[in-house]
Amino acid sequence: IKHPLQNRWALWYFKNDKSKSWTENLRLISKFDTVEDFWALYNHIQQPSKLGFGCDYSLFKDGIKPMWEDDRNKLGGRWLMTLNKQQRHNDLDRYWMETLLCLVGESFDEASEEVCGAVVNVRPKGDKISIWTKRKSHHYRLNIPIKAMIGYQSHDDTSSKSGSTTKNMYSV
Ligand code: MGP
Repeated sequence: IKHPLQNRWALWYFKNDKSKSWTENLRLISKFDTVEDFWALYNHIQQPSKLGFGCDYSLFKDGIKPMWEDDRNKLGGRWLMTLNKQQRHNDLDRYWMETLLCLVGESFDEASEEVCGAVVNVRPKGDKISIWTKRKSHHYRLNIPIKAMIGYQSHDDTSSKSGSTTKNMYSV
């Protein structure tokens, strides 16, 4: 008998093909709802540091698409951690694994309800890890074990920005 998780999760992969739209480049890899199936999938796929530039992984609760437009994301935002270039080599894969474990292990106490999913973006200018939440609320805490500044950005601000930086509503 496998060990059930509290939620079923879907892992998505994004590969930046300039000839296609953003949505067309987003692919569902697979879904799982047990500890054993999580590790089977995790061990089977490339670590983020081995992905090409422009690629993403997203892990979201089953039924929530990893995009701003989804009903359960559109009023929310993300806690964003921006890594520097050295951290791809030193920290990225470990931070992503810790983020995944926090998600599937429901480590955010009562705030786990608020969590929609997490994204890792592999980018030349520096990689990003974010945790997306349902509402723009700071009345909860996410125990992310990191040594970096993180800020909370609303999807409204991110999707309507003109430059590359979105203002933080809160930072910790
Ligand atoms: P990105 O991949 O989140 O960040 O968004 P990147 O590549 O680091 O770029 P930067 O602008 O943060 O510096 C890149 C682009 O992908 C966005 O400007 C959108 O055009 C598109 N995009 C990203 N997301 C998360 C979405 C989404 O949820 N919905 C739609 N429609 N487009 C998105």
